[in-house]
Amino acid sequence: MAPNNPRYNSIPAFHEKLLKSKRILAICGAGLSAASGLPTFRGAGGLWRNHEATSLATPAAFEDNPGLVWLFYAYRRHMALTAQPNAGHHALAALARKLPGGFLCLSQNVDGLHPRAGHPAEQLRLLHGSLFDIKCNEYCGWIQRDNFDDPFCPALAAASVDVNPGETLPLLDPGQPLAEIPRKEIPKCPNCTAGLQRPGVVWFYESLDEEMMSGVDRWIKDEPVDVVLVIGTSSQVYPAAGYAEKARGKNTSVVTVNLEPEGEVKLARKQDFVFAGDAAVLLPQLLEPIIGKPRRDGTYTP
Ligand code: BV8
Repeated sequence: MAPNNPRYNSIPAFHEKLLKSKRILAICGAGLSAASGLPTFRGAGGLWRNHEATSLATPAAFEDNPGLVWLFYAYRRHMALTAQPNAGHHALAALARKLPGGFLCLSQNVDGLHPRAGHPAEQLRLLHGSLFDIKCNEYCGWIQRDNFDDPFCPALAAASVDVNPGETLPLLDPGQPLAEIPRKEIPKCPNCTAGLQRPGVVWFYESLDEEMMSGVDRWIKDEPVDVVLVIGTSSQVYPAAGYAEKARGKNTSVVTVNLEPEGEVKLARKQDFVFAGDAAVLLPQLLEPIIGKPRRDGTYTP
């Protein structure tokens, strides 16, 4: 079936739209950080020691075995700390600096790479929290921001081990039994002393930050959104997956940037675009008319 927009993957056509645009919204997923070496949730990255990553990302899993869940997050903290923001993160940060009142970036990623790329905090919404925030599991309200301790605590040292390329980290080998981590070896909440400290991420069946969500809704409703960039996400998890259509107005172009766009071409409306490829390669090209060319290290002049 011919796409509704015959120029749905034409970068010059997208640049025409971009240069007429005043308000841009981005919705990012794990695919944006793939070029930084971090696994996505689909495919191989979806399994951690034979556990579905999504099954470990629940309050029930933490209640049942906080040590195992902490090892999962400690491993992801270590991976994220050893990763670097890529040209895609830098391009989005540069767009934010160029469009102070006209660009808002919503991210499902908890890896901390947007802030490390210098993305202005006031134009970034980390919908699902951060691996580097720590909070109380009893919801007493205590939260510690930007904790980059690696390992987070002695009991989690196994997750902060680096192996030579080609070698498998014992922690990742489901054949290797895991030493049980007793609850008492997980730091307690310093505020209520009842709860355990847990990763500051939003788990499935937990609500996102109400104030943040109403702020995003206000930004979307304030004025028409000209372009919505949907970057490296399978758009399966709500409410994040609902924002693109929420922001769509009659002249809005929804622009998919994905290594393997599934069905987006068929679903694309006449003003939409679909670009298949690596976000870290495509974003600098797509945003060049506004942000210019990157420096050799992939960053942009502030
Ligand atoms: C909630 C933090 C109220 C933790 C995460 C409506 C309908 C159906 C279900 C629901 C609904 N509303 C709520 C639900 C339930 C649930 C949900 O959405 N379930 C889904 C699975 C159906 N939502 C919730 O629970 C939310 N809370 O609604 O609270 C409530 C309360 C009680 C009961 C009901 C409701 C909370 C959701 C947040 C969960 N936390 N992360 C952690 O990270 O461990 S979600 C986590 O998974 C990520 O943050 C992300 O959101 C998601 C993974 O998705 P993606 O990032 O898109 O990654 P994925 O691997 O799937 O895709 C990668 C894509 O990139 C692919 O398309 C691939 O082709 C592409 N790609 C790969 N490489 C590249 C690339 N693209 C470009 N370049 C490349 N190089």
